[in-house]
Amino acid sequence: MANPHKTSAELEEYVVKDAPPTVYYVPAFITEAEEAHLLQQVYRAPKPKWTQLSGRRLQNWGGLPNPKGMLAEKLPDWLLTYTEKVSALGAFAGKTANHVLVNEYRPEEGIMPHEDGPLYHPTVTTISLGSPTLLDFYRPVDQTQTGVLQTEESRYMLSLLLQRQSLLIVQGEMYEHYLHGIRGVAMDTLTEHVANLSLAGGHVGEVVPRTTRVSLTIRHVPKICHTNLLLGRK
Ligand SMILES: O=C(O)CCC(=O)C(=O)O
Repeated sequence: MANPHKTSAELEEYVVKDAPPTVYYVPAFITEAEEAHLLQQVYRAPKPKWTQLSGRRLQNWGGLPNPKGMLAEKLPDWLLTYTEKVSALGAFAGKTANHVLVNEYRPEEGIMPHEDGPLYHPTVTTISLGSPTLLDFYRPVDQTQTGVLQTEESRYMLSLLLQRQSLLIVQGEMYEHYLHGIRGVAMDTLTEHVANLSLAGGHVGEVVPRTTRVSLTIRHVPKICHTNLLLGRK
């Protein structure tokens, strides 16, 4: 059984040392055949399963999370395989992930900088399919600096290069203190601010075009009991 308090020792070689604690980046976590199978399953989902947002569309699997928790629904087998595989690494402190958000981004699409908040705390994990992207991290607005203009650019801290078939695990300070987002661009230029450059096989100055990317964001959400919900209990 996974150690309830620690990620497994096999993850240690994948720690991104140039980022605040703790980020693990595992290249080639899945094979090309697994990636193709996952993409096939994502696109096999009925049309109403998709929610169109500005800049991306998504599918929600496992139940609808809300601040009181989640009325859990069974995950389909094609996702269960990966929620179990990621959980077996100890990513969720001995718990098993029960929720997957599928995001699809076409080139020039992205997601605004945001925090994932307390519901998914302390871990968010992502399997990337179809296309590489940069995931950017930002310092939060400093509430003590009221007179100072704090732009997204001035709060930018670092990026991670997420290659197809990779697994990303974000926990601790990186989860709690920083915002993350994806710029809506058609290609990414790699700089010295890409903290996992060597682990991800990138080079400074390289231009990485984007095609359609699908991410599986795998998390553990506390469950709420149906009876408690009906009785209005906390
Ligand atoms: O697609 C990704 O890698 C990031 C997704 C994300 O930040 C989210 O769904 O909250």
